[in-house]
Amino acid sequence: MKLHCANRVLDLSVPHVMGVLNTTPDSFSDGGSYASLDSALYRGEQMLKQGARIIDVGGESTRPGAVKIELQQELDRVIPVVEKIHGNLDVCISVDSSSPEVMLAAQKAGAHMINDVRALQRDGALEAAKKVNLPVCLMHMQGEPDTMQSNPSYSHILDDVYGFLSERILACHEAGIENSQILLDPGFGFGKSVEHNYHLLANLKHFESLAVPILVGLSRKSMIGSALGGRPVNDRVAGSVAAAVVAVIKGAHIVRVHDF
Ligand code: 9MG
Repeated sequence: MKLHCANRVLDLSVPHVMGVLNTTPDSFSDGGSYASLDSALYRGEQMLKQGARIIDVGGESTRPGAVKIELQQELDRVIPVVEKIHGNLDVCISVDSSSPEVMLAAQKAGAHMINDVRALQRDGALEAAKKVNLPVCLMHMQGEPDTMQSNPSYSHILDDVYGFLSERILACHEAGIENSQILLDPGFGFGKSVEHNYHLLANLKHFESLAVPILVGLSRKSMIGSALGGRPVNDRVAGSVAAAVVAVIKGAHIVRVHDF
């Protein structure tokens, strides 16, 4: 399976690592330390040298409890970083955004892929994704980041997530976005209990029948902390690596990670 990302091709017959580059001051894992362009570039370069094939640039924190930000703030954080990386590094750039305006500006700035935790549900997002003509990752989330962990509940987690992702694939098809440009993500930690998350991980192969590549983000998440007796976020590297390996064994094509 090959993923065509603008002028790049990712061969998905082998797994790939997507490195996280947050530009948010309240980011749960990077704490805004890559806020300046030079340090963002430096971090991107480090991740590239350490094996990342994709760098995911995000300006909105989606950690549990995070509040929404203004569009202009997101554009100001993300677009200069995309331009800087595009001009300096030989790497595939993903933009972590749900805003159509950010998707359009990011494509002009050199982005190769869209990563939308809201699965193109915002007004104008489907049209923007069609227009930029880049692969898009559709992620499942129950609720919104500010409240999603308050009481996540499902009648059947696997069926519910599968049903949602199938519907979003259909919405993409209706908007003219083909399977060859779609990736799916069950959204670990996004409106899910620890039990929900591990049930999804154990059954990741269930999503193979949707016939598009699978991307997962498990790195540093609370489900890892729980399995490690409540370790803090910066002390979850081994658990994150173990979870990423399990995900790949169970069919994930791309793993989104913080640590190399
Ligand atoms: C932006 N972001 C944070 N966590 C994520 C995850 O698990 N998957 C994807 N696709 N994006 C994520």
